[in-house]
Amino acid sequence: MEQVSGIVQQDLWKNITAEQRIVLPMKDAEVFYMPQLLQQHEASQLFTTLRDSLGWRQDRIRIFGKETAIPRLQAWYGDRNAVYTYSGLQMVPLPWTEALLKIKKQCENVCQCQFNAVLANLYRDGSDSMGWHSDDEPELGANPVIASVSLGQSRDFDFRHKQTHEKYRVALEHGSLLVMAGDTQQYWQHGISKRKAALGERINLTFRRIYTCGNKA
Ligand SMILES: O=C(O)CCC(=O)C(=O)O
Repeated sequence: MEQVSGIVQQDLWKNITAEQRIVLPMKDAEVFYMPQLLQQHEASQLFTTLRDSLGWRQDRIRIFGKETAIPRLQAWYGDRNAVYTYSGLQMVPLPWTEALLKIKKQCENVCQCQFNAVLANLYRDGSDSMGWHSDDEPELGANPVIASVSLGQSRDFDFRHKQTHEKYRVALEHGSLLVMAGDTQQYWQHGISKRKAALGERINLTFRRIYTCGNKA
């Protein structure tokens, strides 16, 4: 099962037991899944707090020269200088909230690294989605560690290998943590596709480290 290997993986795995996490059997990647980062009641409380308090907005991005509204709501929080740009959209961080700082710390304990920003996404129903992409913007540096917390409706998270087109799917459950590290962003894209079924709301938080001129290693 544990086909993935590497130095980063050793550090990532250090703080959690084999029973707490599942290493996804993907080549050219370091991905693990913890179904229960949070107890169900903690996850439900956090979902409500975030849905009711974050500065959700439906941004417009430019794809192939055409401006379009993203099919979900989003919010960007972080340290003051953690500015992030994707698809022509510059995200200036809102200041951390208490709830976000608490869950950030839990992710940092598991991953044994520091994050300085988080992208929050709110999927209102099955017609909200996230297109195929890699988290490979220059601000994220080489081989970024991305900690992804899911709350609310379980949704399928798909990986697609950039060269072989091999696919891998994992259902991201309420209170779970998915960690992507090592070469994952270099070799794989990921996304959440639309569903026709009536689905409930889902919040996803992806904690990241943004490197600016002052803090690039
Ligand atoms: O909602 C998700 O699980 C995916 C989020 C994602 O791909 C991203 O923030 O880059």
